[in-house]
Amino acid sequence: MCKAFIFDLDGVITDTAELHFQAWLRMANEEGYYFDRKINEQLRGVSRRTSLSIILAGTKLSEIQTTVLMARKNKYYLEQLESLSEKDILPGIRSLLLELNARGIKVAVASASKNARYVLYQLGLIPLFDAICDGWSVVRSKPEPDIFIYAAGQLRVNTCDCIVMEDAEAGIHAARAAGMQVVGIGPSARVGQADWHFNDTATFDLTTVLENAEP
Ligand code: B16
Ligand code: MG
Repeated sequence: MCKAFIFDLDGVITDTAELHFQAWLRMANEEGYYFDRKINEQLRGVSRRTSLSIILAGTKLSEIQTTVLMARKNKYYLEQLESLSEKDILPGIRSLLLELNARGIKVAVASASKNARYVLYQLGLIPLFDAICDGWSVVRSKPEPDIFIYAAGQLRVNTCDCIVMEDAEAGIHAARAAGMQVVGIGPSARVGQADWHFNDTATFDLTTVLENAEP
């Protein structure tokens, strides 16, 4: 029985992927690493550290060099987040959150991002969530199930009573490993492993999902 909805952030609530891309591109250009939109697709839903290692493509850096590059990329990303606002909430998401609140279904965010709380603040959505779980909440990030298990604990519901909304392959693996049902948002080549599939948030249909959720 669905007692909680757990939302990924980037790609489900707002499209910060483009802002991550611009920040990584600036850092990569400065450092002479090749980076393009195709490589950027591999960064969807994975941690900052894993993202950097994908961009480095085998180049080994010291821990200090790694930390410096991650910090610089994050500085560029934070500059971009300054202009984020309510207009950047993906279609249908605000009304979906209000509907879930009205039905008494708990809602949480489970994001790999250490900036998730700031992003939600900029979007004006913090009051609509019962729990905010982010890149600071657990050690192992998606595709490990930890962030979703942690979110269920914060909401005080069983993992089998949670439905996750995700846009990334890593997130879908993580949610399934946590024993949750998953709504995939995006092209089927990317989210085809999900229990339900919608091309975008605008076409998501809550009734369809609730009627077919496991009892
Ligand atoms: P940060 P999500 C993820 O957010 C992004 O999709 C991914 O591209 C990013 O590397 C990760 O957050 C970490 O973000 O650098 O802000 O800590 O999709 O899990 O909401
Ligand atoms: Mg995502």
